[in-house]
Amino acid sequence: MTAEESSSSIEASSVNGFGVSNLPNQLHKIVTKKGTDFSIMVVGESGTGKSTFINTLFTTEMLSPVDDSTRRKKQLDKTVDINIHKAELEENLFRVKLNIIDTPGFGDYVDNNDCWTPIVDFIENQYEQYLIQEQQPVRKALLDMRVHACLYFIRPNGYTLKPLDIRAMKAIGERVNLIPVISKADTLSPVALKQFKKRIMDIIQAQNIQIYNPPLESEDEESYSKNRSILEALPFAIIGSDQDVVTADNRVVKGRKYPWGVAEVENDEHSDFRKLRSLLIRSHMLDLISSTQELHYDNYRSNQMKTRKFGEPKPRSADNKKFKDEEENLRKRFTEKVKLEENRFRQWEQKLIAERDRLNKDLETEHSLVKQLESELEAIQSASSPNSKYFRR
Ligand SMILES: Nc1nc2c(ncn2[C@@H]2O[C@H](COP(=O)(O)OP(=O)(O)O)[C@@H](O)[C@H]2O)c(=O)[nH]1
Ligand SMILES: [Mg+2]
Repeated sequence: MTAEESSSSIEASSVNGFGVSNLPNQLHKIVTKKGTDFSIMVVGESGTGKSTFINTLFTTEMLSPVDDSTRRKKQLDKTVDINIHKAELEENLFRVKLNIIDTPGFGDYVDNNDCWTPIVDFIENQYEQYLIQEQQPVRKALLDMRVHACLYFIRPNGYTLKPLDIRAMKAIGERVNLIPVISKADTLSPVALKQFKKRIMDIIQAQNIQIYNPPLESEDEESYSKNRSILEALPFAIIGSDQDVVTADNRVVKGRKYPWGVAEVENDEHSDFRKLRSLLIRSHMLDLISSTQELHYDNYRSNQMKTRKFGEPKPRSADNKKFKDEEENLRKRFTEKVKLEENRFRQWEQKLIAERDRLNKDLETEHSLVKQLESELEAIQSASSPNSKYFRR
């Protein structure tokens, strides 16, 4: 993995309330004492606006990146690998190390079967790394890159989910908190967007796709209704832009300017960006962390422990049935190819032999001709020689 990393920091005042006090006591202590890692992954076909979303997240009120120019330039490239962007959030004594993971050119190929495998592998590898560390007799601070939320970017075609989306979301949702996102909300009319959202939620239900379910319960009325509005906004329809534009009423905002007006990133009438950001880094960050630990990581660990003993390494992928089948197929294809080449070679060899025989025959004919000429020459020479009795004077 090539990790392209950038870091930035944030003033305590700009991130209000992670809701640390809502945590169960033990986790509360751990989190406040050591701070915590928090990783968000973005997945979706190329061109759906993942990189723009990351830029938007970093340039809206949340953070002011240190090395802005290089990071943005890099991000404009088509994603070809797994790139990690780092930032640090802080609230009083509570520190969050934020990792945002951009993913490979997903869905770019003619054959997109299993193109989510590298993503699923990445997610599982992070669980595996954590598991190995947990099993060490002496545990220092654990390195934790487990993915707490995976944002799946849906193309705003206004129609439906592609089979690729359904299969990828299924595979990802089984392993991690999956949050569906419709990108480029400004390209759909409000009515079309509403219908599109409903259709997507219907498909998610019908196909049994597991998505993150933000809990509603809360101590006060205000947070309850906030949580409710977040839940109802799913799948989040967002607008991404790190450009400042001026609205008709002269406000400078992050947004996209059109002849008919400005689509504002942080306007709840235009986009669910604020809701999504708030869910990720404020209201539900800790729920995402604890559900990752208690649901997804626990699932992974218990599944692994069914087939492995404590401390035993994960079986190599070559022992896996799917890989075995693939290997077998490859071997067959290789053997066929070799046979084909051997055949071609034999034919070519035969042709060469025939050609050699033909040339040899020609050579023989030439030889006998030369011999004949030589003997004729000899005869002529001996006839004309002064020693010849016919010419003796
Ligand atoms: N209209 C519109 N275009 C967007 C939005 N977000 C990104 N784009 C554009 O979509 C294109 C692809 O975006 P990019 O972030 O590179 O997509 P990625 O391949 O998923 O990383 C770029 O031209 C962006 O400017 C959005 O919210 N609305
Ligand atoms: Mg990109």
